[in-house]
Amino acid sequence: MKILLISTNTASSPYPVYPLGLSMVAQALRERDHEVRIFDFLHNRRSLSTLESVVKEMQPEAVGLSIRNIDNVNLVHEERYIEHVTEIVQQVRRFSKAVIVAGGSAFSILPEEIMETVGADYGIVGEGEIAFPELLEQIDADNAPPVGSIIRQRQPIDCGGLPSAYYEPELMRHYLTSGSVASVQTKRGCPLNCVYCSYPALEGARIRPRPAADVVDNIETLIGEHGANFIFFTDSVFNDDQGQYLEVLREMEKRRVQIAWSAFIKPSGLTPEIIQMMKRTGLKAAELGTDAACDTTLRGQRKDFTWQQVQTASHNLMDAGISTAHYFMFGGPEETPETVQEGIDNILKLPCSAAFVFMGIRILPDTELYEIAVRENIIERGRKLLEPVYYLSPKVDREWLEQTLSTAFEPYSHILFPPDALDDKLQLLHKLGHAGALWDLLAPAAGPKKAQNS
Ligand code: B12
Ligand code: SF4
Repeated sequence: MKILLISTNTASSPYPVYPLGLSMVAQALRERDHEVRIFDFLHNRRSLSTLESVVKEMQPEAVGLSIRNIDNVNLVHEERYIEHVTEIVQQVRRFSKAVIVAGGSAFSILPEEIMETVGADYGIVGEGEIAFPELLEQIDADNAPPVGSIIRQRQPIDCGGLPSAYYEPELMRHYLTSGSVASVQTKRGCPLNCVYCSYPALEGARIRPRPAADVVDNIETLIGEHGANFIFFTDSVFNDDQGQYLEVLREMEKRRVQIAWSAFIKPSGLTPEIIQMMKRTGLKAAELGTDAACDTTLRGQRKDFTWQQVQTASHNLMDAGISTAHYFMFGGPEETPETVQEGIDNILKLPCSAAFVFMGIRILPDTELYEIAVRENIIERGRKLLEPVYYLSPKVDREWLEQTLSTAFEPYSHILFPPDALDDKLQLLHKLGHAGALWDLLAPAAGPKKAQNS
């Protein structure tokens, strides 16, 4: 079949990201001898007329839409991304009779609502490598489910046999020269249960590692064929408790593969020895999903580590010379005016290169936060969630919280509230040829702004 895969993502903060999920689906389709073409909406400057030309020229029989983000999860400066997906669908329909299938992480979180809003023919929740080719076969054989069906990947895929992503050369070149870094997935799944998090619902609770050799093959290809010099491991959490990540690091060491890399890293278990091993393979910047800033709110968010462990990890990373960023969300379960103050004091004492501070937590379905929000009458059960709704602890007032966070962090250039405060500078640095999140460049030294200026 002739299949056009469209990456509908238009977000470019903190940097534009290569459509990795779409590329994995593309490879699965190529391996089944489909003719596949990728159209990246962002790379094509969001041009509906370029899309028109591509659709007219290719005359696809099926169109796959990859829908990555619903919104930017930033209550202070909201951005929404689904409206333009509807425009893309309408434009495809104007010039083609192709069957339109939606998928991707955003779609998988809110399938019914997004399906209704964008008007696709079918939707696939979760991994697309098996379910999408299967649906195409059914369409081809005239025994597809009724139009409007939402299909769920029956069982989590065994990542041992997963095809690698298809890193499309021209698209990779574009991303790597537009401020992005190369992306590699080493495993799927997260067994933890943080209160707000949709990752386990998206990828399942069981860790499913890709063979370390395949992962390092990807890294070698990205370096050798695409000229990548920085990699982000896209796993929900890189340093899993089972230690699968150590296999990847060992394989990198064995093959002497060294490249600057970053990942979402969990504060627990970050001993100086582990950090040294990470550093030997190229760890450059650690992004810590710390999420809450004191023990009460860490417990409220069901994190499986303590503030003491956060401090130890931060010190160990900084001692090893690794740039470190923490992400925090104020206003979650158990937040009170007292925990806000304790959290601010804790953050100010933390050694780190950068801290990104969010206010409120986006409520997503299939999470414990959703249930808490229903219990606390913040939302009614069954409420639509495409229109963003944020959880704010009933014990803190929104205006007070925003004012308190702004006042507390304003003097510090390395603590960003709201978290997108440096976006304009980032765009400029990307234009000048710098790649990645760049928080280590933007906030080089912890401390009050005045002290840095003097
Ligand atoms: C890694 C990551 C990042 C990294 C990306 C680094 C990089 N170089 O790639 C960074 C930190 C930069 C980042 C930033 C952001 N992220 Co992010 N990120 C993730 C994460 C953990 C993994 C994404 C990934 O690459 N997965 C690997 C690929 C292989 O999986 P996949 O894309 O889901 O694809 C599979 C399926 O979805 C499906 N599929 C995909 N496309 C298609 C198409 C069709 C037709 C079909 C049938 C199937 C299909 O099949 C694929 C293979 O199985 C996810 C959470 C998660 N676990 O999914 C959040 C996630 C995607 N991010 C999210 C958000 C919100 C953001 C930001 C907007 C946050 C912000 N305010 O800055 C930005 C946007 C960045 C951008 N430019 O788009 C949300 C999106 C949903 C939402 N709430 O809107 C997620 C789901 C997290 C969450 N639960 O909130 N992110
Ligand atoms: S926040 Fe991170 S550690 Fe917690 S459940 Fe989600 S992916 Fe797992």
